[in-house]
Amino acid sequence: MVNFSLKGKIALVTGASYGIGFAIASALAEAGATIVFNDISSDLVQKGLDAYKEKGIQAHGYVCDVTDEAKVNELVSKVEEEGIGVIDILVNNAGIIKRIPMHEMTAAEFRQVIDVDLNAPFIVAKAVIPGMIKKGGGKIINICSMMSELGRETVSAYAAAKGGLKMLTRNIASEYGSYNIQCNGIGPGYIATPQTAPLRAEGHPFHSFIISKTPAARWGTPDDLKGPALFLASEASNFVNGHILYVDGGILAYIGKQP
Ligand code: NAP
Ligand code: GCO
Repeated sequence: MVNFSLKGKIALVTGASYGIGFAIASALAEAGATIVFNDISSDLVQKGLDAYKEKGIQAHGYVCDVTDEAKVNELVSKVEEEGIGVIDILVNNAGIIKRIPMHEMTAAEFRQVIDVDLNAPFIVAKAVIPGMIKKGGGKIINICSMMSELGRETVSAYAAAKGGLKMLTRNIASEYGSYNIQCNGIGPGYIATPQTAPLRAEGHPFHSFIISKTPAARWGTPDDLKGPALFLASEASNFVNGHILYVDGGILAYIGKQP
């Protein structure tokens, strides 16, 4: 039987107090993993701990800005020193977006998006890989995007970061596959979370646009990502490496509904 169990595994999911990260962490916990998560503020971490507890999940939460390499290294060491163990599964989920026309975006704003969405996945992966090598293997899942493949107005920094994250995923797969580390990406389509709330506001034209571009004719939900994440976090995907699994209701396959 294919093994989807994560019993005995330790999973770090970044930025997982709510949204996609919370859904993915919940799925990994339901399969038996011990969940470690971080967020940028103690309020958010507490909010996440309470939400996990409500689902019967005893998660471990830490305040940590994923762009801060020293803090990330401290987090990874703390998880081991506190007896939780060495991280087996990393989900690089934390991310931001700034929707600004490129000619109006400052270099600082561009850099901030690159820092969180591309530099930070490098920093966190670099922090956990040595432990994975010692343990004889591991799983890294980078949360990419439709914008790893497509562009659109106002998301230049985000698309550049997520395109880079696709290639970082492939490079980690290439460089560490021989250590039994599989690194893959998940490319969510348009998912109903706080990040896309502005696009789903009453009367916003983007809502009907996305429905017309999605064969499934609906926005995705964080729960749609649970199964794909469990697959990539489990032994079921031990020969899948460097793959970006798009969970988009068919957007990338579809020219769009005739108006
Ligand atoms: P979200 O609702 O904005 O949640 C993102 C989480 O990351 C929040 O908890 C956020 O904390 C945290 N975070 C942001 N910057 C951080 C930092 N520097 N250090 C630590 N945590 C940080 O986003 P989401 O919709 O769940 O998306 C999660 C991931 O999926 C992101 O990488 C996003 O790019 C990607 N994605 C989303 C969609 C979609 O349609 N929603 C589609 C494709 C890909 P704060 O609350 O403090 O910001
Ligand atoms: C946007 C959206 C998208 C989604 C997602 C799509 O403004 O176009 O926020 O970028 O977040 O990345 O896969």
